[in-house]
Amino acid sequence: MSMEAPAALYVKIHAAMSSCDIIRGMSASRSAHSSQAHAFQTDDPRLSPIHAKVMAGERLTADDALALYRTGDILAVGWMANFVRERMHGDKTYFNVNRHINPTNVCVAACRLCAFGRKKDTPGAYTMALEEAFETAASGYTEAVTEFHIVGGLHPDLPFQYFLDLCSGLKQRFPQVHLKAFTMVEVAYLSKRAKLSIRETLVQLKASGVDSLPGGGAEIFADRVRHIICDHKIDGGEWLETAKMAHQIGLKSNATMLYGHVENDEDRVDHLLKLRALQDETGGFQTFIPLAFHPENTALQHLPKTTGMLDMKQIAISRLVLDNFPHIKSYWQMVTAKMAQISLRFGADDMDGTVIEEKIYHDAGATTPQGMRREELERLIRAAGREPIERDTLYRPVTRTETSVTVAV
Ligand code: V47
Repeated sequence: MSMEAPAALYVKIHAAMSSCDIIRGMSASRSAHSSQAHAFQTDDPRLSPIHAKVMAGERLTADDALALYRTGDILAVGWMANFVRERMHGDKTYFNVNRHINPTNVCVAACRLCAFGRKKDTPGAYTMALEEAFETAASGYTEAVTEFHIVGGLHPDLPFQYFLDLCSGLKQRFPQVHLKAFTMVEVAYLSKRAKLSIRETLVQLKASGVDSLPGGGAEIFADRVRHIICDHKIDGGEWLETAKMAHQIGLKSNATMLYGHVENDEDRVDHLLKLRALQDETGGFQTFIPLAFHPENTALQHLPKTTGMLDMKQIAISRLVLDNFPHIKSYWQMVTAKMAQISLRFGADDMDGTVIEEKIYHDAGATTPQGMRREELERLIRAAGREPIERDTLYRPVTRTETSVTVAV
């Protein structure tokens, strides 16, 4: 696990938070590259050569990434990540109006990391009939949703046709809504059940209405860790191969990393570098989302929760190492809205969305609300001195009037 901050650094964090308070009062139209206004400082000599590379736009190595995990100088790491974030996006901070749909929690995998999945016919297990899924999609906030985020368990009996009908039915009823559906793990499982190649499975899903894929199921690619936290899932190589295939047939995807359980710094670096290498090849990833492990109600509930220090460091290191990923998302459901706000100064440029009815984290003890209104997300972003931009799933700006929603193409 990473080194945690000594007391002196706690004071530094407080200093950083009060500088956020000062920034809060500043105009949202501050010029880009505003970190240049504050000199880079560090008491860790390992960070100076990394700082030089960051300023020169050079790629960081595995050793650099390890040094970033091992330093206690989180403010220096945050400064560099913020510099890169502002070089790429200025103050722009993206969010969307989305709704989660989890058609079933029945899952054959029984991952130790998960509190959501249930075995078939056990208490709490559910599977939505198609009509029920369509009703769920329609319910919630009245404001127009631009994305359905659809993920679920690996159901042993649901036929592939159910998923095709789910997507085509949603498209028919909500033609303007982007379907970000099925993790690489679900795609691989469906391909096995349907006895189709991964490519053919993806082609059929795309034809039924899937527009892109979410980033889940990546966890940590290292076998040693995967055997402990998600033994029955596809391995890291298969996850990457499935993502590659999706990108090759023209589907964009996201990528995640689950951290804060039994992995070490080397495992995290290995995960990030594998994603960076695939992105060099395909350019198909849009956003990287580090996911903090929530142990409650899982088979790993003896593990402690992640700390704020690790959450911020993980966001910052992701921004610095994944130089070819356009976006780094701070998922407010996972780190809380308050920490997500601070992360907008530690490398993140995206806060995910309104979500509406999050289940996976809440089954694992998350105490955040299960959804948030658009106005509240905008308020949080502005209060961090950033400029909120409502986007669609492909990062095109969305304009709203009282009566219409327009996506710039
Ligand atoms: O794959 C499961 C993780 C993921 C737990 O692509 C857990 O835009 C913490 O992938 N504690 C699903 N994490 C969520 C996900 C996601 C979320 C938001 C946006 C996007 C996107 C993707 O949640 C799973 C797994 O890695 N997870 N259980 C748990 N106890």
